[in-house]
Amino acid sequence: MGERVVCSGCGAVIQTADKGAAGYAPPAALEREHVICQRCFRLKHYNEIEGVDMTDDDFLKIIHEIGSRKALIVKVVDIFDFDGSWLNGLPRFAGGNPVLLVGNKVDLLPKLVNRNKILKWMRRRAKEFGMKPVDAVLMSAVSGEGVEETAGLIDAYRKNRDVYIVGCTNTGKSTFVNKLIQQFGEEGTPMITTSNIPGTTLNMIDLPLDDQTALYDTPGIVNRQQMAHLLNTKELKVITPQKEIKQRVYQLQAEQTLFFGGLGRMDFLEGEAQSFIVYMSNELPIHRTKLEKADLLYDQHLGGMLSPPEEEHAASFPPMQEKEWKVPAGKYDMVFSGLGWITISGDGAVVRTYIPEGAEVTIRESIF
Ligand SMILES: Nc1nc2c(ncn2[C@@H]2O[C@H](COP(=O)(O)OP(=O)(O)OP(=O)(O)O)[C@@H](O)[C@H]2O)c(=O)[nH]1
Ligand SMILES: [Mg+2]
Repeated sequence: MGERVVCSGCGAVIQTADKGAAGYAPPAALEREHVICQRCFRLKHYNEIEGVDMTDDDFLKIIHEIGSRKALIVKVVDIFDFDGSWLNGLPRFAGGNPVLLVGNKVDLLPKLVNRNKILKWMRRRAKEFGMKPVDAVLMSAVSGEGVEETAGLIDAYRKNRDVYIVGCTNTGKSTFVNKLIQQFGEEGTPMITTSNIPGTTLNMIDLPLDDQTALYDTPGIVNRQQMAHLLNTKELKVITPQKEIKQRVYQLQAEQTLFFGGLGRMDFLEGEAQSFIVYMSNELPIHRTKLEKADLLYDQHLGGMLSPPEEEHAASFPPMQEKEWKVPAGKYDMVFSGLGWITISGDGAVVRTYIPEGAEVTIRESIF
């Protein structure tokens, strides 16, 4: 064979020797025009992930090459999990290259939400994180909203340089590149593998733009704080919103508690009765209870009524970490990383939040 063949789904170099390693394909698969590895095949057809022996550092190494090349960097962030998918190290490995900031998954936000307000908020947050993008744009790689605009910006800012699509795992980089292939690519170009499991793309995948330059899909950088790392595929499916999020409004009195499956909890400790608006996956069950009953409920029903996690996962699930907050007067979001957020717009309130160790709760001025 001699020639290096890469999997058109994940970018891994195809090999036929080691079933447990990245890029394994049975020898017969090599005869096809576009080869995909066994892992991509299974992901695509059964949404089953096979572990590979690649570490977070391996992914970082691949990305680090970019700094030494002249290119436009397209940084994709999941606006539904903005801070959780931000990645602080980007300026370091972008080198001096310009960065276009893309807020993906805008289809999840309620339709009535003003897009300009979200865009402004995204720019401000980028600035707070110390990044100066050449431009910022919102899109949905799934619905197609904003994709053409994004493609136009890429074309304008790349000035005949290569383009690298980078970001945290699961932000929708490959879904976006597939959309570009569908809209602008050559017929017959194979689709890249996408999934709701972090770490789907394993190596750079290049798509030629012209004779000299290419656009590269890249492996996502792993943020171990992401809730996704604590969950199995079935659980992930529940917390990952598939379509526009319906706000769920709870009018609560002090000493009432909300459970978000068994993955998050909020106690309303003190304050006037007020409404709490929850923006989380429509599939995630929410339970309201009295504060005095909440601990017992959790101990007895984690994995049952309070699910995800699934029953067989409940015993080994990391314990909840709690934190108390005095929410300022005004409109604030309590963000449960990976799950969504709760908007509190009252006259101040004291709340206690819970999230499994490893994930995080933060507070921000309401983005809506
Ligand atoms: N609702 C919604 N979901 C999206 C969008 N774009 C991607 N997704 C979903 O997000 C998940 C991750 O998508 P991928 O394209 O595999 O993400 P990635 O950034 O390439 O991930 P890695 O390869 O692991 O770095 C999949 O379940 C996609 O269907 C979007 O615009 N809206
Ligand atoms: Mg990918």
